[in-house]
Amino acid sequence: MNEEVNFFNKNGYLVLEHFFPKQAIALVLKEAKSVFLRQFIEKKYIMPCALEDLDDAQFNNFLYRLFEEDLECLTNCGKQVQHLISLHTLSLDAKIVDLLQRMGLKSPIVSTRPVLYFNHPKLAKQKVFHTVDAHQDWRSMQGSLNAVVIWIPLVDINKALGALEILPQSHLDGLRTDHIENGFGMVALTDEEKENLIAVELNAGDALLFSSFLIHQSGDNITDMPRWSCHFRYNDLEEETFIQRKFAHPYLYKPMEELITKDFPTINDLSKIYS
Ligand SMILES: O=C(O)CCC(=O)C(=O)O
Repeated sequence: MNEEVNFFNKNGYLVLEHFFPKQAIALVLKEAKSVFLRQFIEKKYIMPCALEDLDDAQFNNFLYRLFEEDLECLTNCGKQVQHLISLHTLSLDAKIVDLLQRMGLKSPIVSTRPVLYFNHPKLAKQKVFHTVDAHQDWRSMQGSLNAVVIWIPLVDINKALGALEILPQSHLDGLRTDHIENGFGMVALTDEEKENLIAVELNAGDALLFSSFLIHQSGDNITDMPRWSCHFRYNDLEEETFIQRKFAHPYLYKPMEELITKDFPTINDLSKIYS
């Protein structure tokens, strides 16, 4: 076994510096921001001709304004960014598959759809929507015992921006979750464990791999900027207990029943598309 695998097995995590080309990460961030930008234009926060001069601070102010003025629109943008082609492409990158196999997942398979976070207290009505306390991902995934998470910053993330905090070696203590909060399997930490948490500062292009049993939590974002990150989760189809447990899968994915936009579309709306 090589050093990386030994370190991962012992500590439950692995930091991979410069894992992705910066352009691949920048593309995901750009596509995510462009989802919101279309609504900023629709709402006349900004004219299309002024887009080139829009800086990060102005973008963030528009984002916070959208949260205050039209939560449904902000939420729907947040849903759309989960479906970006660049995000899904990144989650299936050959480098990831190779890494998973090196870490012992013989037949890796996507556990849950990729998620993209843009966390800031100004973008959430409840704490759990911007800062998640100590939890283990396995409780929500319930997949193979060697399931892993790959946590990827889309911007440089230091402590002030809320670097993810992990508890090394906690994957060896098994499932410690005592209740579920918004889908997260929460863990009560001892005072000693709280002191042993380490904040993993990462730059765009880096990746953090960790066991789905590793206890981790969000750091506090004390800046004016959202913390952009994406998180991928994988199971192993070859892991014995996963096979025995009939490939348990706890996620539900289904459409709501009501028509969101009443009396839409008309024949006229459609004819504009197909003319
Ligand atoms: O990124 C975060 O701050 C929390 C998210 C997380 O830990 C998770 O998705 O499991």
